This record gives sequence, structure tokens and C-alpha cells, in this order.
Amino acid sequence: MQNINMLEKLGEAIRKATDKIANAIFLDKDLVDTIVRDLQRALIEADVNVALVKELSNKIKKEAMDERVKGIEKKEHIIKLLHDELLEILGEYKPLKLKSDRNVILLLGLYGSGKTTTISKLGNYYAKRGFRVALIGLDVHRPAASEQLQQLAEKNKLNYFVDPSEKNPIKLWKKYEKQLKDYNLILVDTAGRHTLDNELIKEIKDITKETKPTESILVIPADIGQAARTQAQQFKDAVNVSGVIITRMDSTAKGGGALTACAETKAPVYFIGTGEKINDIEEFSPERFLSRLLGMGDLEALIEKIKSVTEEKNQKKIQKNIEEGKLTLDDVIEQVKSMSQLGGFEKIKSMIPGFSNMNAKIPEGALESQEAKVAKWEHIVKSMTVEEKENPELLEKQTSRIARIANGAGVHTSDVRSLLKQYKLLNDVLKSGGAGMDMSQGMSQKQMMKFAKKFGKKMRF
Ligand SMILES: Nc1nc2c(ncn2[C@@H]2O[C@H](COP(=O)(O)OP(=O)(O)O)[C@@H](O)[C@H]2O)c(=O)[nH]1
Ligand SMILES: [Mg+2]
Repeated sequence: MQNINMLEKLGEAIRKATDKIANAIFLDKDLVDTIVRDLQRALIEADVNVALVKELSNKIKKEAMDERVKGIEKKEHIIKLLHDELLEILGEYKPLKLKSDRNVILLLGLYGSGKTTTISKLGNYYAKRGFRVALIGLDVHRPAASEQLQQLAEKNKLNYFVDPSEKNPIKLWKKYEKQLKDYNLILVDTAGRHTLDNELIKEIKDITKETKPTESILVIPADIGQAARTQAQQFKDAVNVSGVIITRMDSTAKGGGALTACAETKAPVYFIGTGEKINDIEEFSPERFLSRLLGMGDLEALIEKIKSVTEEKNQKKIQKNIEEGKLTLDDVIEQVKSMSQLGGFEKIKSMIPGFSNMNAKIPEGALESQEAKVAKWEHIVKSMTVEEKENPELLEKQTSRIARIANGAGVHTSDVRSLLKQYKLLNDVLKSGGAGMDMSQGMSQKQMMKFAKKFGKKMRF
């Protein structure tokens, strides 16, 4: 159960960080520092190497502070960078490739790492995919070992070869060698030790010579965390290791450490074990693993999400109009719309340090009706003449024109007046010193404070 916590916790932290980046009106140093700190905490809790975490943090900070990239482009860059860096520490994607004619796979590892359990999981996995699977138990030292393999094989209807009375693994292999020719996937269970000592190295070498494996897979339990680095390296140096399977990803908080440590030794992680049951195994793909952590399909989906919140084109157009000193009705609607997409003014307030304490009271219930209101405004603008659209201020005292527009749009005259009011409000802000504010980045904190102080009470978001 803890694992789900570990992966969920890490995923949640990464998602929160990316959400914060996506929703930020402006990415100032404080916000970036907070985001990076949250990420660091989550990664270190998952036992990822501190040096790797530091490197990742520095890269993100550097990118965030790069003045040459602005606005939405900067957000995209940071999220891409975070994604790519995480992907890199998860290692290269090298799936286990089986031949169609014959495969002999040795599973190696210390005591209790999960070899026997994993053998039955793999057997089941590949039998379902059409392989003729046989399990053979060469763990001759512990009396219960062959019994365990037999039980698991019978339970899952897998062919198996064991002989509890045979204490020599080479003889045992020879005994069944002929029968094994009928199978194209032979999974070999081997003995472990408490540590990788000379005795174990010799045994693995002898078995390797005799069985001529097509793959030698090291089984590592996730709970050893970063110690997986030393263990994988030692096995790689002593005997031939083609890949790794990490078990017990479900029962530890250190899975991130085991995964990234294996990546550091360039031992490809073929599978991860995620529970004690037969189906609790999955092929490991860094990309897929990361997508799941991030809680979405892929990087593109993530970037799309940011784009949908801050529609670049509209923001650019608005910015141009701001520079020219005047917002059009369409700009006003667009601006209010993107603010409500971001979660409304209350949310925006909470994202700006110091701003949430400001006394900018928003009338209760105002936020709920936001979307309906914007929809009405869009109808209203459609019912206006070109002249009215260009000079909405002319309408202010023209009761009959307002009535005609309301009628045409199928709304109440008060709706037309509320749009005109909003229009006036935002243009007033602009005139009162808001000019020069970079809407692609959002207002600066100072501008926001000024804005709130002056208009907070009148705010009708
Ligand atoms: N929770 C969990 N337990 C596992 C997993 N893989 C193996 N185990 C357990 O780890 C223990 C040791 O496994 P075993 O296969 O006997 O290890 P071996 O000594 O290397 O053969 C057993 O209790 C298994 O049920 C896994 O992915 N998740
Ligand atoms: Mg075993």
C-alpha cells in the first residue's frame, strides 16, 4: 500500500509543480523557488540521489530566470525541461526482447529479492502472449525453494521442473535438458546469498556456462533504494547482467531511488513488480512511467493544458492594445474569460504572494455566474454595430440603444450595462498607470496591488 503512496505522492508533487507553473500569472523568483523546493522534497522523499535532484533544480531555476524567454513560451520551456530531466534520470528505454525460437532467462539476485515470485509472474505474462514457457528451479540450497516454485507454477498452470533431492544445479539442469527443448521460453530460478560472495559468483558463472542464457536478469527489491546502484554494479562487474527487474515497488517509499540508481549504472530496467500477486508485474518504460506520475497522456497534453489557459494569440493582441492605451470590448471579454479559466480572481489572488491578505473583497456568488455572464457578453457584442463596438462609451447614456442591443442579444439591459461597466473599469485601470503592464506575463505584483487597492471594491469578476 505504501508504494501507491510513494508514487502517488511523487506524482502529486510533480503535478502540483507543473500546475503552479501553468497557472502562474508571472513566474517570479519567489514562485520558482517555492516550486523547486516542493519538487526537491518529493524527489528526495522517493530516495532520488540528492546530486541528481540538485542538478535538476539548478537547471529549472536557470531556465526560469532566463530573461530572453517570456510568457507562455517560458512556461513551456520549464515544463519540457522538467519532463526531460525526469525522463533522463529514469534511464533509457530498453525493453526485454525475446527471440521466437528459444530463450533461456536466468534470474539472479540475493536472498529474498523476489526471484521465485518474479519467475512465476514472468511465466504467466509470456504464456499469455503465446510463448511455450517452462520454469526450472536451480535454487538447490534452500529446501523450501523448489516447493515454492512448484506451488506457484501449479497455481498458475505453468510447466515446471524441480527436483528437491538434487543438490547440484548443473546436474539438475542436465537431467531436464532434453525435455526443455520443447519450450521456447525457459525461466531459470537460481539461488541467492546474503551478499554477492565468491561462492555465489562461482555458482552463477557455472550455471551460465551450462545453460547458455540469452538473458541474465538481476532481481532487486525496491526497498534498498539507492543501494541498488552498488548492487547492480557489483553484479554487472562479477557476472554478466543484461537487465534488471525491480520488485516490491508497492511496499516501499524508496522506489524512486532504486529506479534512478539502476539508470545510473546503465542497467536497463525491464520490469517492475508492483505486488505479490501473479499479475502484479509491468514492463517498464520510463516515458509511460513518467506520464502516469504526471497523471496525463504525454508531454503534448501537458503543454496543451497550459496553452488552453493562456491563449497566446489573444494575450498578444490584448497586449498590443494595452500598449496603444485602449482595450476593446473583445479584449475585455477575453481577459475576463482567461481569468476565470485560471480559476477566478480568488485563485489568482492566492497565487500572488502577499496579495491574498489584501482587502479586495469579491462579492459572494459573483464567481459562480462568471461563465454565464461572459457568454451573455459575447452575445451582446454580436448585437452591436461596428460604431458601437469601437466606441462603447457612446452607449453609456443611450437607454434606447442599450435596450435595442439587449433585445437583439436576448439579455437584460442590466447585462449590457455590466459589460460597459467592466469595459470602463479595465480601461480606467489602464489609464491610471496600468499601461506598460505585460499581460503575456500578467501584471507585476506591484501593479496587481495597485489595481486591487484602487478597484478591489468595485471588482465584478
Ligand atoms: N509486495 C511485494 N512483494 C513481493 C514482490 N515480489 C516479491 N515479493 C515478496 O517478497 C518475498 C520474497 O520473494 P521470493 O520470490 O521468495 O524471493 P527470492 O528469495 O529472491 O526467490 C516474498 O514474500 C514475495 O511474496 C512485489 O513486487 N511486491
Ligand atoms: Mg527463491
